[in-house]
Formats: sequence, structure tokens, C-alpha cells
Amino acid sequence: PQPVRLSQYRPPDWLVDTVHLDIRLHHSATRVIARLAMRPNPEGREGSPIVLDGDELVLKSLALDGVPLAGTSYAATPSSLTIFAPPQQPVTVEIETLLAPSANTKLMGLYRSSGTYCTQCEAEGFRRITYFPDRPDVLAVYTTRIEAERDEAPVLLGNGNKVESGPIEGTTRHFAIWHDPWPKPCYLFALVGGKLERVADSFTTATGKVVELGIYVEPGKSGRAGYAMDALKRSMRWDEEAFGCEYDLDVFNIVAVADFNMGAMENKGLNVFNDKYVLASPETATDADYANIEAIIAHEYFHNWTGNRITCRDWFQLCLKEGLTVFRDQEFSSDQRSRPVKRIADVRLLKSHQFAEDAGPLAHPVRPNTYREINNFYTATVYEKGAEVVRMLKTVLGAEGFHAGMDLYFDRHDGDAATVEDFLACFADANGVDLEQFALWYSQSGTPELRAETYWNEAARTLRLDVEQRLPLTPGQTDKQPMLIPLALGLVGPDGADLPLTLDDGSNAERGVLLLRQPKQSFVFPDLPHRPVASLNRGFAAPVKLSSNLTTDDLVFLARNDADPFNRFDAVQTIALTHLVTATQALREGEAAPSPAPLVEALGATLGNGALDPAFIAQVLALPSESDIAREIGRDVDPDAIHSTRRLLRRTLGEALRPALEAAYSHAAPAGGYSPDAASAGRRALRNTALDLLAATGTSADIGRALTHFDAADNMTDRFAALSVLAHAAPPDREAALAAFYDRFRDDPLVIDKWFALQAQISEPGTLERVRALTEHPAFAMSNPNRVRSLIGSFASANQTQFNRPDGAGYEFVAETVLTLDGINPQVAARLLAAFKSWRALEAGRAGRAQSALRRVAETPGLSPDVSDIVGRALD
Ligand code: BAL
Ligand code: ZN
Repeated sequence: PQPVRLSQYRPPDWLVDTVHLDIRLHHSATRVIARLAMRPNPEGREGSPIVLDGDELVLKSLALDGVPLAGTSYAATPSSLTIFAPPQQPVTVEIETLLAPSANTKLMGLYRSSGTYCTQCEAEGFRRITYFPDRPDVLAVYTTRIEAERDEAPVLLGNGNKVESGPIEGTTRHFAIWHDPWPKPCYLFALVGGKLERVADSFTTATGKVVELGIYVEPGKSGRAGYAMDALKRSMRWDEEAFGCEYDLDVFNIVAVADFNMGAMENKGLNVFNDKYVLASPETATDADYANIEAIIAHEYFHNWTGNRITCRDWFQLCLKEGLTVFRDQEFSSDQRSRPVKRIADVRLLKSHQFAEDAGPLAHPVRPNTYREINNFYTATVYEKGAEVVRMLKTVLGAEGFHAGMDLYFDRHDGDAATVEDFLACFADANGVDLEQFALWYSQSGTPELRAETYWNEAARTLRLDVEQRLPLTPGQTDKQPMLIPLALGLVGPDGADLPLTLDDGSNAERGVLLLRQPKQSFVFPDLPHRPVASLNRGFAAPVKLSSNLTTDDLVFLARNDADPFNRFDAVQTIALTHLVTATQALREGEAAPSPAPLVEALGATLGNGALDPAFIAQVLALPSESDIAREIGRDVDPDAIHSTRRLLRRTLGEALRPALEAAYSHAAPAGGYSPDAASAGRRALRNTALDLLAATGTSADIGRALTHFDAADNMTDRFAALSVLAHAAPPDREAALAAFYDRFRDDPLVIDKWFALQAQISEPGTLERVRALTEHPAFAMSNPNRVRSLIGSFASANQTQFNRPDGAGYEFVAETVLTLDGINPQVAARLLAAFKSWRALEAGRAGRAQSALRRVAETPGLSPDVSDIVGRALD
């Protein structure tokens, strides 16, 4: 397909005011009758035909203002419907299409998941249901009549409020009519029909309206939906308190389905979820699963205002709803749990996914300006970097200024399809500031590199801070402008207390933030009583790659003393990363490894500090990942050398910190039965991290501890943590533990996903054969995205040594799978192929083999637009 360009945006020629849908569900022949009340858009081109989008549609009939249209007055193909020379006045278009939901393996439009009829319309799935101007700036009021066999689909759900339902006399069928009073784009349309169990509750809004809440799951699973319901009610309350956003319908329903391309979808009043992000019980879900459920339930709910009430003008503005809503869900989780630990987890994710994306051929701006396939832009850059940009806006403006901007945004744009410019204008207007330079965060791709150097003048008692920003070149962008970067910092005195941030012109770094605007800037802090240590980019306020001239001693000092918990964590990570990079190079060059003593000291101090939150200590103990190390090395990467180095360091740390780790393991167990709360989860995290580092030493006593932990576990967090230790550290015990785990959970697909994922991550040459064999396992299905992501996605994205096997067999396997999958579900296939995003950074042999595998994909005829787009950009 031709690229779509932001610069070519034109308003729609025709608008739709109301949509009446009559959908008669049948697995192979669903009839859809759509009645669209349309009118010419005064802002569109005069005299335009009516052009509607379609995708694999079969047109059965077409009428204009009640009169069937003659074949000469329209043209229909599976992908478009054009009505020539319509009267330039309000008209009613009636369209009948025929769908086969059971044959829909793309999981876009109307499909079936384990017998349940459900829909996914974002981004461009509605056009697979009926012909429609499928673009987010066409907002209409929808009424949906759904009809089905009573036995097959006793539950019928739609957007908005239910207005009528009942049997169809004299038949085995029944119907329900749903009406959504809020105008919405068609990507927010949804319907569900199936045999589902309901968990019911209610919520009273700030103004006293009672909202009926329902979570629908497969029969027998309602016992696992309680946590999701609790998270939903907390989200609804939080959005009222934190953002003044109140719910606006009588009903809010969530449906969990087993086959879903994304995590979840924010359809108005009817969220559809991947069941992985709804279902949880202590026996089957880990603490991380619980935290994800809480975050995603909140995220989809928060879209009701940021996404639904205010939507996007076009898909280039995707970050307008996604970045903002991720920011909002991160804030929610921070308020519900530990803010520093949440920030650390978010930054880990940002670096591993977004920084990696930004550093390779798939880099793109937070707001892209061109795309070939919009499905490929639901990325870490749009979501996670998009959230960081909103966070920076808050850092730049302060909490009050930020909320003034948000209030104005809700007031000014409620009911609109808005743009990033509209959003920024609200913050500029509410605060009387110019955000032109800040806006570059939306248009310039790549992770800015910040070099900060501090110089202490003992005689003058001044500290000079020199900062230089560098914007790396990225695909399609060779001329970069300096960014507005908020640098949050502290000057830590010898006793650990922060010194004043007064500059030599008498001004203060407001709220501890310096605003960098130029390629190079210098700041002087005068009259300091002692040489401070600069704590830079506190809270990771700016999503940049920072390097500095802080010494290892400075970092060890910050690890012990910094008042900013993120930077305490980050100081240790920096020591660890520097060690791992240096040691990897030393290994490749046959030189002696550097001493791990400073890292041991910093970790020892953290482990021994009883005042710290166990969840925080666990984060500090978790070393940078193999891909973090690869990204830091940046070129000529040898994944085997990285793996060996990291493995050796883990062993060294396990030995050096043994008494403290054993104490942490013994003392950290939460008392009483399992509870998913953050404090209990933190204690388990510390205990399981200690178990893992001790097992890295390989002694039989340490492996024995893991075996006991596995057998004695009364919850999935502990059981799976022990299984992971055994899978990676103890090959002889691995198979028995994996078999026991499988036997226990064989009937539970979401748990078997964990079993698939773990095996795919084993860093041994046999893993590829194991993964190939598992694709034949009865529990595996290429048609289910969760299974594919667990087994093959984990292999490609989380097994650096085996995906990047020197013989290229890992690449060939993933490429083969992508081609098979492309015929079934192109979105999932394209996502899998994106695992090649860092191939150019590899050493020449591997890079050549990765390139050959990509070329083979590129040369295959009949690729989907999704895969063709990714492979094209990866090779560019
Ligand atoms: N809008 C797609 C799913 C999500 O980001 O909420
Ligand atoms: Zn979202």
C-alpha cells in the first residue's frame, strides 16, 4: 500500500450523525444491516461522492434514502464502496453485508473466540463489519440491535446502555438493543455474544449516579475475576479524585476472551480484554500478573475520557490518547503501590523496549508523520515514550500548571477528535508559556544523549555543571534540533542531605529542575559548603541516555545516600552496567575482568539497609538484562559473550553476598496466606531474587533450596520463581520440575503460557529444538496470539543467545514462523518480526545471517501489509 502522510490530512467529505446496526449472529453467515444517516461536511470538498472503506466485505444490498441503488450508481469492491453523485444533502445509506466470524483468523472485525462472538475495531476493524468512513474524526451516535440463537449466545452486549431485549417469538432466537448516547468514532464500536458468566457489582460516582458493573468470563472462571473488579472500582474512584473524570453511562462492562491481538480494548462502555489481563487467582497468577491486571483495567477505563470523550483526529495522533493514558495508569499504580518501585519498573520497560526501538531501524517519532500500516504503530515509542513526554510536561510546568492544562483540555475538547497541537495549546494557554521547542519531543525520533560533567573548584567553593545534548540520527531524520530537556537534579552533601540549588545569577533551579534548551550549557552553583555529588536526572524525569564524569566512588556514595530513590537504584545499575560492558569486552579480548568490588559494596549496603522497602531492594538486586548490556555496547554485539559475563557476575554476587542473601531469603517471607498487595508482593520479590542469586552459585544446597521452594509454594509467584531458577540454573532438576508443573496446570492455558515462555528462554543450544517440538504440543495453537507470544515471542525477544545463534538457525525459525503466521494473523506475525529490530548492532556474522533471514521474508510473494512494512523498514 501507499504510505499515508500526516501532511496530507483532509477533513472527511461526508459525516455520519447516527448509525443503526442490525446484526444477526451466525458463525458462518452473520448478516449486518447498517443504516447510516450521513450529510456533506461543510469543511469537506463540495460535490464529493460518498466513499466508504471496506476490508474483505461482501455486499448483499445497498439503498439510498430507502431506494435500492442501480448498479451504475455505485461501485463496490471488498475494500471500498463508492456512491457516485449523491444528492448534496442529508441522506440515509442502508448497507447489507455478510460475514463469516468463524473464518476470521485475523481477529479484527467480528470473530469468534472459544465460541464467543466478539469484535475488535481499532484501528481499522470496523470496515470488516460494514462499509463505513473508517477514520477517527467521523463521530456518530450508535444504536445496535444484536440477534442470536438463545442457546449459543444467551448474553448479548453492546456499547452504551441496554434499551430493550427479549425473545423473538416463534423462534429459538433472541435479541438485545443497545444505545450509546455519546458520539464516537467507529473504532470504539463493540459487540459480544456468547455463553458467559457474569460477576456483578456497582459503583456510585462522585455525583451519586449508580453504575452497574459487569465482568463477563468463560463459564467456570468467575472466581478469578474478583481482583479485576476491585481494580475497576479503584480506578473509577481515582479518576474522579486525580483528574475530575466521572463515568458517563449507566453500565460499564468488561468481557474477557481467550483470543485477542492486544492486551485489551477501550470500546465505549464495553471493554473487551485478553483474558490474561482479567483472570487471576493466587494459584494461577503471579504478583506481576496482578499488577498488570490492575494497570490495564485502569488504562482501559481511563480511556473513557482520554481517548473516547476526546478522541484522535487521525491515527498519527495515536499518542494523544495512548501516551496520555499510559501516563495516567502509571500514576494510578504509583498511588496504589510504591511510587519509586513503580517508576523503576516503568523505566526498566522503557529502556528495554523503547530505547531499543529508538536505537534501530524501526525508530519513529512519538507522533509519526507517515505510515504504511497503522497496526505497526502500537509501539513502545507511541505508548511508553508518549507517556514520558506527558510526564515531562508535568515536570516542566509543575503539578498545578499541568492540571490547569489538563482541565482546559477536558473543557475545550470534550466531544472532539483532537490533535497533539490541540493538547499542547491547552498547556501553553493555561500557563502562559511557549511549548514550541517542547513539541520536538513528538516529532524527533531517537533517544537524546546527555553528557553531564561536574567540576568542583575547591578554592572558589563552586560547582560547575556542563551539559551537552546530542540527538542521534534516526531513519528519515538527519537534521535534528536541540530539545527542551528538563534535567531534575540534586546536589548531595557529604552527610547525604541535599544542598541548595542556587545558581550564580541568584536564581534557583525551580522545583529542582534545570531546563536545557541548547546543545551545550553550563551552570555554576556558588557558595557551597562542601563538594557535593550531583544526582542527575532524578526520577528519570527525562527519557534520555545520560553519561557523566561521576566516579565509581560517587556512584557508591549515591547508592547509599541519595534522597531520590530512583537514583539510588540507578547508581547501582550504572556501576553494574559499566562492569558488565567492560567485562564483556575483556572476555572477548582475552583480558582480565574488572573487579566487581564496588558493585558488591553497593549491593551489600542496599541489602543490609533494613529501612528500605523489600520491593526496592529486589529491583536494585536485579542486574541489567542481556539486551540492556547489548544496547549499551551498541555495535559489534556478541550475545554469547554478554551471557557468559552476566552469568559469571551473578555467580560472583551470589557467593560474595551469601550471608545477606540467605538472611533476606529467611526473613522476607510474608506472614499469613497469599495477598497480592504491594507490600506482600515486595517481600516475595526480595525472597525470590535472593533464591535466584544464591542458586546462581550452583551448589547443591542452593539448588535444593529452590526445589523445596517449588514444592512448598502455595502461590504461583513462588512456584514460578522457583521453576525459573531450576530451568536456568539446574538442568538436571529442570525436566522433572517442568513436568510436575505441566501436570498440575495442564488444563489452564494461561499457566501453560508461562510454561511455554520459560522453556523458550533457556539459554542453551537445545532450546531451538525444544521450541520447535513445543509448536507441536497439543496446548499450542498458531491461531491464538497468547500461545504464539509465549512460546515464539519469548524465544525471539527474551532469549538473546538462542535467537541470535551464530549459525542463524534462530533467525530462520522465527522468519519461517512469521511467514506461516502471516496467512493466519498478520498483526501478530508483524509483531513477532519486530524482534529483529536490533539486528544491525550485532557482530558481522550474526548480522549477515539476520539480514539473509529478513531478505527471505521480504522476497516472499503475497506478504500482508503488516509484515511487508516491518521487513521493509528493518532492511532499509
Ligand atoms: N487502544 C488499544 C488498546 C489500548 O491501548 O488500550
Ligand atoms: Zn490504550
